[in-house]
Amino acid sequence: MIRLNKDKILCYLKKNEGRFISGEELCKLFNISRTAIWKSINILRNEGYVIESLHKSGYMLKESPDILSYLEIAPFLNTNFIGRNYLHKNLISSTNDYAKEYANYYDDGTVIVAERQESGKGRLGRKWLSNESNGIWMSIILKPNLNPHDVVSLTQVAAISVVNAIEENTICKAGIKWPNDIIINDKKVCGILTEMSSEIDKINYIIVGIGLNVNISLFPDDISNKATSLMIELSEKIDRKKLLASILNNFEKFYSIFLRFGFNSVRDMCKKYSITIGRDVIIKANNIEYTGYAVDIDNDGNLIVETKNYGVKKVLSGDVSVRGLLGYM
Ligand code: BT5
Repeated sequence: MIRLNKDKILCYLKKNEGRFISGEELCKLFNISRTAIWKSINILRNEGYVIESLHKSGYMLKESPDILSYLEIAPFLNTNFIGRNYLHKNLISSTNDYAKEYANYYDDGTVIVAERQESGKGRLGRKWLSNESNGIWMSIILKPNLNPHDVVSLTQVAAISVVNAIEENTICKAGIKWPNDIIINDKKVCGILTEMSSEIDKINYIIVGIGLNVNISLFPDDISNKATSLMIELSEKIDRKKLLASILNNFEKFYSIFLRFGFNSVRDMCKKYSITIGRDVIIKANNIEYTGYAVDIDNDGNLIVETKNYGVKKVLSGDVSVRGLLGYM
């Protein structure tokens, strides 16, 4: 993973944070010239690292920038395969689109993270606000040996991973609005977009896109009444690096359980965090709209809704929109 001189130097400076490392030591260690070291230090400085240099003493790392590069999150990552192939982009149109374009070339578990997206996507052609470096905008490429039919519930596996990561890193109480929204205090903090390429009985790849509002302080008028961020909820800045690693750690754990034992093995957790069960809901699917009362999530991850006119309905995630009777929730 660590191939570039600048990354090797950065790793070493990080290991020795607070201590000067001489240019000579770096030269010997990595078998490169002083000029190469100096160039690498300049690249790192341009990336936002504060590196002090002192004649005769060498270089000391004083501060790391708030970026989600592999080297920044690796100390917190304890996965085997999720995120071990990791691409970090400064600006991209959409991590999901990028992942789809290159999915065939990348390993199972590859993660693409962008600091900013120009055209972040929601479901059904909707837009996802992510044009600043203040959230976690990422996609995970998966290549499981699953029946395409079982993939819809993967969104919920991602959702419980995000909720667990939020609980591990903050004091916020988050819930899941079935099937793909994470909610705090009745507002959306995270959305998940799962896309798939498959044949009738074989999956080529799945892209799980996660957009989590971390340090956004203000939303545009059109979504300010329904969107929130962790910073807004907590009135303090959150460490995106730890949080991102924690999402990936949780995702590998729950995804592995899901692959071995099926959706049923994570169903209880989905139900525990669900804020949809026990509420009146409006279901919109293929131009049909009906109201009902959400009672359960079944073994396949479908929402079970009791309706007045149509009896008990099984709502498949996918192209549906679930709304509370009294507005967004
Ligand atoms: C979603 O769609 O909630 C899925 C969002 C997935 C975003 C991630 S970011 C990384 C990856 N790459 C991508 O291009 N996408 C994924 P949906 O349920 O359709 O919700 C979209 C609606 O949420 C919009 O129509 C807005 O009303 C609202 N919205 C847009 N941006 C938001 C934000 N940052 N926070 C909260 N709500 C937002």
